[in-house]
Amino acid sequence: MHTNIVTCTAPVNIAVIKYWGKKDEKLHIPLNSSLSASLDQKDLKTTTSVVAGTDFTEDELWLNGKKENVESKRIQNVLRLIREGSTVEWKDDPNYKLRIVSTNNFPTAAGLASSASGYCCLVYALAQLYGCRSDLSAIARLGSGSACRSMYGGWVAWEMGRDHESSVAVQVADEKHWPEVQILVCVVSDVQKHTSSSDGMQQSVRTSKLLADRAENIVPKRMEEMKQAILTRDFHTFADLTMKDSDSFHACCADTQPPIYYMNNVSHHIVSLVQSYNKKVGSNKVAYTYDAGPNAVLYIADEKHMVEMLKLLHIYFNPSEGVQRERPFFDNEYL
Ligand code: 2P0
Repeated sequence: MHTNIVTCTAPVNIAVIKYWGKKDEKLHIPLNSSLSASLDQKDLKTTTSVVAGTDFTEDELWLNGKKENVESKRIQNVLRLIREGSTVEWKDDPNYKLRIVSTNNFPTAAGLASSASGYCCLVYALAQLYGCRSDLSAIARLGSGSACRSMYGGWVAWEMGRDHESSVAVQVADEKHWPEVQILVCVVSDVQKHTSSSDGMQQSVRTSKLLADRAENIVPKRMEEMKQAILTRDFHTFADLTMKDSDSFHACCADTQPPIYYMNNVSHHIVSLVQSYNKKVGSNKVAYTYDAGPNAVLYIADEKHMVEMLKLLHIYFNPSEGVQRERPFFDNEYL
């Protein structure tokens, strides 16, 4: 028997300029560029081991202990490109079969998209196994669009590009650039989302004029402003742009036919809490952002404001008290 084994980890990323809509469904070329931060791998990550050996009878893929379909189009596209860029002599030898085993260290209940860290990790591990020297973010993009951004740590832009080679992730600033910033994931609901991102964005591209306007007239300028805010560590502007972009993405979902609503009442209450808090402290110290689900991700300026936010969230959204308090957030003793 001849075996080769590689194990890698990859981070979850949370976009502050959202990707929503494809210009090219086959190549996963997006309608607009996007930008995210990769989370610390101490907290949330995917770990993937890949083994190629002559002792297996068929390729197998295991996700969180469950056998999955290795023949899926996305997996096969990734494998084809890895083999094309491979330098090992056994790359096309049919006697070599693959075993892929992948786990997330965060519960599915967290409602976080695992496709980004999952496909990123798969591509990186396979590339080490096969000695592939291609741009790995472009290959991860074919697994899942947002996966290309997990290929780097810190602040990462996915430049939309025109074709397979130019639609890649680029690091804007590394993980040491802005260490004060904290990220808080607030699990509002662990129920699986009703409309998948891939289906939702297809519906939006077909029916929402607002989405076309966003991609063409709003995001290009916002991308540049966001990069500047990050590079100059201007949290107030960063937070302003982050919240506007989350609102704009969800407005496009609401403008889709039939409308898609990912946020729920609790999500909207958290928006109000963040706005009240920023008003009270006199500048933006917290930014909310929501993906294709009701869970809030809060970007927070520093530890002091993180502690204050945690206290407020504990008062208003304490699960042991059942529903959140109905009192308006403005004008009360806590703020
Ligand atoms: C993002 N989302 O930028 C946005 C915000 C969801 C809302 O990237 O079809 O799972 O695999 O390319 O990458 C979700 O989209 O979709 C996503 P595919 P993906 O993070």
